[in-house]
Amino acid sequence: MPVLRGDSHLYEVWSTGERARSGQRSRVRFRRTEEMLFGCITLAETDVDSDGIPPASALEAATAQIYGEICATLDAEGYPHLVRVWNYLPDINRDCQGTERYRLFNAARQHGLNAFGRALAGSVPAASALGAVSDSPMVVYFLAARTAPMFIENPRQVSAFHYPPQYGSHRPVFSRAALLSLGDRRTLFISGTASIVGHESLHVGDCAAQTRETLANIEALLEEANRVARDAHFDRSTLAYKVYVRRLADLAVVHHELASALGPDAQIIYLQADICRQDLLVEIEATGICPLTRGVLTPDVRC
Ligand code: 3EB
Repeated sequence: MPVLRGDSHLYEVWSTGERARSGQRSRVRFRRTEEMLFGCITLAETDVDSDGIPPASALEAATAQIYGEICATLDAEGYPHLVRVWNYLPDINRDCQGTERYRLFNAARQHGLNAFGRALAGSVPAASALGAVSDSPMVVYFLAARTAPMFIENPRQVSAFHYPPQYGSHRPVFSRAALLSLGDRRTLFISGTASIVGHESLHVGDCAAQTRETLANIEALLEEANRVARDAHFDRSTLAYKVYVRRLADLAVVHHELASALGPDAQIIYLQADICRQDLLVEIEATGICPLTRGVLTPDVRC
């Protein structure tokens, strides 16, 4: 997806002091340490084994295959706990025979996880789901662990896995945040967060107000994480952010709101992407490092 602001050749590097090894199983490429596994899988809808499946379901077939291969890899390698998932699918808002593609994705994600005995509510990974450029393959990145993380919900929002049926026949399977404790390290993964209160999109058409509401949601999640973690203290000034903006024309407004809330030195990547509800103009995800400890797994942005 297009990088907005700064250098367009951007790499996100996740580093750790632990020894890491590379591997591959089916389409999943990964690198793992003793405790964690970071993986990536790419699959074009045109490449999916869709014998006898009508074209309307190519996205569902691809999604189910991707989630199946991820779960099979994690089971085989012994990292059963999905902590954080990034889903990128082309034309996320496009209609496909009367249903939005994001909703087809939700149905197939449920089926894929269910087939491998994973929970569909409660202990489910933090996630983001964004549009990718038309005709690009589906790409899913994920982080898994041997140890179960704690999953955190936002008191201001209905859990996505409990959304009412107006958002689709199958609910989105993700938690609002995941908190991973390894030794004396605490890492907080905040899911893609938008201007949703309860289950409704707020400030339709007003990107500045959507940005402020999103920041209020992130603040509520930080408060909840600090309450649950007890021994860690996360703060908005120590998060690394990734911001997805639907319309290029809104970039200046989003940047202005974030600069005034987070200061000029905040670590923020801006990307252009469609967001999974038509009325949402901005979505923000973040990763928190506990400032009291050293050697924390943290993303580092390099140009
Ligand atoms: C929302 O809160 C906005 O389907 O995995 C955010 C993060 C959203 C993850 C997903 C969707 C997902 O419902 C959309």
